[in-house]
Amino acid sequence: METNSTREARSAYYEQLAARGLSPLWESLHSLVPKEPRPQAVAAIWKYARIRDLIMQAGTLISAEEAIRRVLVLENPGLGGKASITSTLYAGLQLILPGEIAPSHRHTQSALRFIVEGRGAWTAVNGERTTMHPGDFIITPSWTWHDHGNPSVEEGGEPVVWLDGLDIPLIASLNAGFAENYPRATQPIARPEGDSFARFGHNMVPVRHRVDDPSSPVFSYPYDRSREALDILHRNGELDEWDGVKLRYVNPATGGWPMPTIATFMQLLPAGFSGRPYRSTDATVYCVVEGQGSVRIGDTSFAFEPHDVFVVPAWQQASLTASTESVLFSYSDRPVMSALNLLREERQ
Ligand code: GTQ
Repeated sequence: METNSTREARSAYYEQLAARGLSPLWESLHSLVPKEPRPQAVAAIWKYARIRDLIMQAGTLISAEEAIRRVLVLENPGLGGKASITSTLYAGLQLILPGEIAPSHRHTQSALRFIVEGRGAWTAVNGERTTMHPGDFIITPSWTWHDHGNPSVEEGGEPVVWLDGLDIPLIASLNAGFAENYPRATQPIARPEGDSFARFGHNMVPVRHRVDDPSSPVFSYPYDRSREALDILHRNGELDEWDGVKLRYVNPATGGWPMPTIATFMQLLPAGFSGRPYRSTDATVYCVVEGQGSVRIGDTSFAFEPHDVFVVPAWQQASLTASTESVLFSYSDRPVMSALNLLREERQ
């Protein structure tokens, strides 16, 4: 039992410990070795209708050139000041206006873009450009040069907003961040648009292709293809009681994830769907593409509609319902959890 005198004696002792770079394990054992995950991240939603004006306002206050990346970071309220949406993942909404270029650079962080609104802007990765449409999922794997641009108004350009998903907090915790700028704003174009999709996007790969890179050689996954797959499966009667109709994106050369640290998914919830609760050790960020519904995360419920972004922290129970047919894109740190044999799931 801790009496006043033992408390004082211990506290004096702890001060001596601290002065010599030591600390008593018994004071922190429970939080160091918790019974189950207790993430600092909390369930949260960013309603697009409440933030869209601020995203557009950024376009009047700073150019893409000056900002390098004109992005509003979605900061988890439980992780204030850490530019993180979960303890391993980052999310931001990036705006690129007609005629702008976000200059070329590369970094060890893996990045995904999920197109929220607007069409016609492009991202260049490894010498090839891809044009963005709402719902497209585009990757810029670790250490690949990437620049983004948008045609001028005269050429039909319009403001484009996309969700950036990166493994920034994970790479920071591993102290593995390297970055450099390309000497020019845009990288040279080496192949016509669609080249990598022709090589790798049709259940075929070049005859002598050898896998020397864990990231996908396809860097753009168009929405119409993913949407059609979900639609066909739904019409065929596929329906999981927890997920609705859910597919994961794949690296076609390996069958693995598109990038080694970030998993991505797309799912369809039919109108009237009421999903059963699940939890998992991979914390997941969702972006609503179509439909209205709600998500229950622990004791909290959020109504969602298109363009909203919400986050389900690790090991928190979540269930999805849809009042109208809904399509959700999501990304998580599942590849990391799997690789380290830390993936646990509970479907109730
Ligand atoms: O587009 O390269 O939201 O490097 C954060 C860091 C986007 C990007 C972000 C980045 C980028």
